[in-house]
Amino acid sequence: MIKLYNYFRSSAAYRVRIALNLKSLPYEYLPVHLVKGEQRDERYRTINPQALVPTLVDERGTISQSMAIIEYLDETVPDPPLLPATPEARARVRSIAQAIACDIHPLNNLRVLKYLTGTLGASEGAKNAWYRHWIEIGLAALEEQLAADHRTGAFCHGATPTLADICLVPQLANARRYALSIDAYPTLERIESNCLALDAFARAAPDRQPDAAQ
Ligand SMILES: N[C@@H](CCC(=O)N[C@@H](CS)C(=O)NCC(=O)O)C(=O)O
Repeated sequence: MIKLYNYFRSSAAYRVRIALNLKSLPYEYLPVHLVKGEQRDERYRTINPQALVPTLVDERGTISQSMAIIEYLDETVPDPPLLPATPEARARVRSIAQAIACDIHPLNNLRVLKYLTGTLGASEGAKNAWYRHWIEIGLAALEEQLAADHRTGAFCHGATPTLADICLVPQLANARRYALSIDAYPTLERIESNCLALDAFARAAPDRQPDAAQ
């Protein structure tokens, strides 16, 4: 049985939950309460020295980093594929996914926000402005990229969900959590609603996780 160290509000863990559901892989949900700081406990740091979730553990070993985990799942359980068949299409999907996972999400991570308000003394207002700024410029660029490309379909790439959608949906959930309007991104919103109509995405949502009430 796969074990996934998880937190309901973690968008990186949310990506992995979606991938596991798309692959119909059952897993054990091991909550790590990020706001209480459990990711920094010695016990968890022996599993993931980066003190971040998610971490996946299976019979082959322990893997950190959501993108590495998802590509691992895709290679070990190829059906349904989360990356398209041709190199150019795979590059497109990875470029959308990485625009989120590398350029938007890390700037808004809990430890970054805590550093802003703690070590650098930024106000709550300044922290929220920072959060919104990086999401807004990232999503605006993605909207432009996706709206202009004929390869965009019901999903970010064509008619089936890929790694790009797996990254997009949690990022939009984060945006909403900080009361950001996503009306300015109609293509992203349309793709999100197609994703959320699928059970694999819907079941992975933060409010449906076992630690959501804690
Ligand atoms: N690049 C990593 C990012 C992981 C990450 O930043 N996880 C966040 C939750 S979304 C976390 O554990 N934050 C804890 C903290 O900031 O202390 C991945 O994709 O797995």
